[in-house]
Amino acid sequence: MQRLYSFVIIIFILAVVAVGGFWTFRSQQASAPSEQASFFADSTPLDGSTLPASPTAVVLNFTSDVTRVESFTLQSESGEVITSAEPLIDELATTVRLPLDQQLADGSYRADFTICFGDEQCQEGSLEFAVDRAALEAFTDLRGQPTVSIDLDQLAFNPANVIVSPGTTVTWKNLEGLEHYVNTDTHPYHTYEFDMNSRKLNLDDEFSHTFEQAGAYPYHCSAHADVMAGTIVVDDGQDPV
Ligand SMILES: [Cu+2]
Repeated sequence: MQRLYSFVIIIFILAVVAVGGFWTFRSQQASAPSEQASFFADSTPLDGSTLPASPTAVVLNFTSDVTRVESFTLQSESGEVITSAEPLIDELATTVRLPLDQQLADGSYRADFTICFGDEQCQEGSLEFAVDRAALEAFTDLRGQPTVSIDLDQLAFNPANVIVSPGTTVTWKNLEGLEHYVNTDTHPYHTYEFDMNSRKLNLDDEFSHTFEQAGAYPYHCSAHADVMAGTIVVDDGQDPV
């Protein structure tokens, strides 16, 4: 009788160990990462966007510090690789930029990149954008003027979309009692044209930026990013390559 008792207890213990082990194994499997988390946040130009002129750079924003750029290239839809300067990691190490040393012609482009983070975790990615200068027909043409003024009023930039010449100083002035900002894209990273970020602009406050390099500069107000946006296009009069 005592032996049967011991036998039942041993069987019970074995069963508990077996079931416990099985559950531990199951939960370990469930918590094992099925896919590497992506550090990619967004870019300027945005993936899938169309710009009214060439970008001055392709800028990538990540959610972790970049330690190394394994590769970062841009190609046209025909597969031609666009000759560009070396990719750079910004002082703010979550941003990587590929400066463009030429104006992109109208068409579609694809950027491919492999970016490395701490512990040599490298991630591949790509994005596509287009350049279509047909949109410039709807822009306010202010070429040839050394200074240009843009009002911030009624939750809008006015005029919102302008063409200026290289060397033009654009001054934004807030005409209403709402706090506004001038911020380079994207929101909330504000990394594309770093000096195009204002402090908070109260009523009658101004902010200026001088545009030297030809290209498209999409921007927005970070306090009203969903409704307040505009684009400065700097046109140097030269045909794109
Ligand atoms: Cu605003």
